[in-house]
Order: sequence, then C-alpha cells, then structure tokens
Amino acid sequence: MRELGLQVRSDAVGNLFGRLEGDDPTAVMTGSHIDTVPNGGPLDGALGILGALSAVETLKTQLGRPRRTLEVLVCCEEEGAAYPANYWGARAITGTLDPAEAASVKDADGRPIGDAMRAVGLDPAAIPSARRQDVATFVELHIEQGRLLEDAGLEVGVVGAITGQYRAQVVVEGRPDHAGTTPMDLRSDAYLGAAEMALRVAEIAGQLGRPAVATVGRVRLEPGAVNVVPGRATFSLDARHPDLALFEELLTSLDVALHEIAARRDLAVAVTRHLYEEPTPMSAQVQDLLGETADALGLRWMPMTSGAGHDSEIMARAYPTAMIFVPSQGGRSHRPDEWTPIEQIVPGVRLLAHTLRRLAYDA
Ligand code: HGY
Ligand code: MN
Ligand code: MN
Repeated sequence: MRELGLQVRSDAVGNLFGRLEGDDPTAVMTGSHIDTVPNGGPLDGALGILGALSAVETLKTQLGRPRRTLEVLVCCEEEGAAYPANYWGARAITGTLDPAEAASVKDADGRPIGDAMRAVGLDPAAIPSARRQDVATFVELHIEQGRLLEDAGLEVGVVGAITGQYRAQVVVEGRPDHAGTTPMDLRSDAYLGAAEMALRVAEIAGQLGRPAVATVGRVRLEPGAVNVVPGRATFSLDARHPDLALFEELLTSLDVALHEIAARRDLAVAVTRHLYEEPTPMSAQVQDLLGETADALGLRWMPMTSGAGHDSEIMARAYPTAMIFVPSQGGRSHRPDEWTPIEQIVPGVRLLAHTLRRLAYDA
C-alpha cells in the first residue's frame, strides 16, 4: 500500500486501510477479509484484497487523483475460525460491534478475544472509534466458492443477495461412566445423543431442499478418554437459507429436533446462538452499476445469490454494497485446493477497476 503511495492506517480492531485521497473525502471502499479457515485455500478473502490493490494501482497510475476518495480495506476476523464471532472487523466498521463482546466472546479454551487484542496492542475500549460514517459505496471481489459460474461457462457473477446465516454452539450433557463396567442400557452417553442430532440436522436440511444447508463442523467430547463414556459433547451448528421464511422454518425445525432427541435420550441440551444474520439484499444501484459495467466490458456474467457469508452482508446494512464473484475451480473452497486460474481472475479485477473508475473518477 505504501509503495502505491496510499495513506496506510489501521483501526481499533486491527482492520487495515489504504487510502487514495480524492476531492470528496467520502470513500469508495473495496477489499475483503485477510483471515481464513483452518486448512483453507489461498483465495478466500485474499483475492478481494489483492484485486482491490491491483485495481487501485491501475487507476492511480492511469488517472491520478480521484474525484472521490478510494480506499482499500483489509478486514480482520471475518470467518470466526478462532472466535465464535465472525464479521468482527466489518461490524466494528459499521458500528454494530458491542465493546462488551471483547470480554464475552471466547475461544475454545475460554480466552476472551479482548486478551488477544491487547496482546497485539489493541484496546477493546477503543472499539467504537472504528466506526466509519464516511463510506459512499463498498464493492467486494470474491471467489464464488461454488460451481455455478464454472458450470455456466461465465466470467463473473454480480451478487444480489447473501444467504441468511445462523451459528450456534450445542452442549449435550450426559454422564461420564467407566467404559468397561457400565452396561449399555444404563448409560447416558452424550456423544450418541450428539451423533443422532447431527444426522437429524442433515436430514432436516436435506428434506427442506436446496439451497437449505446445515453443518456440524466441530465436535468436542469430554473427558475425551477412550475408556470413558462421554459425559459431554459440544458441537457447532451452522444453518443457512437465502429465503427468510424458509430460513426461520429451518431453524425452528432444528431446534425442535435437538430438544426432542435430548428428551428421548434423557440428556440435557443447551443451545447458545453466536450468529444470526438474516438474508441480506445487496444495493440495487450498485448491482446495476456492476451489470452495466460488465456489459460495457463485454463480460459474460449473471446475477447470483451467495451461499457463503461475506463482510459485504454487514457492510450492506450501512453503505450501498454489492459483490463481484469469479469462478471457483470445481466449486472447491475452504480447503487447500481452492483455486481459480489467473485468466479467470482477471475479468473480475477488470470489472472492479472499471466500476471503481465510474464511482471515483467519473462520478
Ligand atoms: O462461512 C462462510 O460462509 C464464510 O466463509 N465466512
Ligand atoms: Mn470463508
Ligand atoms: Mn470469504
């Protein structure tokens, strides 16, 4: 960013900004998240940052100072991989992050995210200072993480809406017992309850039909010894649907199922919600601008709904926002072989650059 001659600063939660000052200080902002998932791929998030830097570099080199300020965003903590509170960076920017969460949001070992902030010189009390009320537009370039563009042989997607997303932690309490001396009919095995719940969760989403999804991605058993009947099972629940009514129906069905299974197995169950984001529409104006620009560039594109969550769903509640997708090879993502060849990345960066030109130079 410094090499490009951008003003570089970071905010109270560790987001990073590269700013190209224009006559009008309200910013046309573009970027994505710098974090990813365990065992993730090289493009989720990172592509949106590098694409933004490439687009801004080209505009600055060819057109000089913009009429409206351009800003590249490097957003932190989107995934919620270490802490159950994703969109941490975007929520700080839009002023929807409660500073009290620095103490209440804890990792799997019970360590508050506020401790991790302080460990890198950030002050949780300063979180409100991260709020930005000077952003005119936000555009995010991202991999599709699905295979619709590849199957349709198209170059880019213009995202019109982002799916509704629910995340919770489910704790199933049974009774730890000796694995050798406790008869099967006398056990209160928390893992068997959790296992039945996981199967039922998948069944419910499957019965609701595409694009409903529900995932148990992380399970922890306690005490976790090979010769002790698990007394406690803790698992994550991620459920999504782009239609609000069906999203609510999915969540209700899941909750009923978890409690029915616990009651029948004489187990206790506690569900703690960590995330609830309704399906989020993107700005019609920004979508139209992306579509018109894609047409002007002769790009083959289509409107899309995102099954993945993005910082844009948070930004869209505060600023006119839309997203550009480029294809993902085989739809693979959140895994090391996540990939998009450069010739399929370039059309997305071109669309971003020309859209930013229209927003920051032509406006
Ligand atoms: O989970 C998601 O959809 C995104 O990668 N945070
Ligand atoms: Mn991701
Ligand atoms: Mn992402």
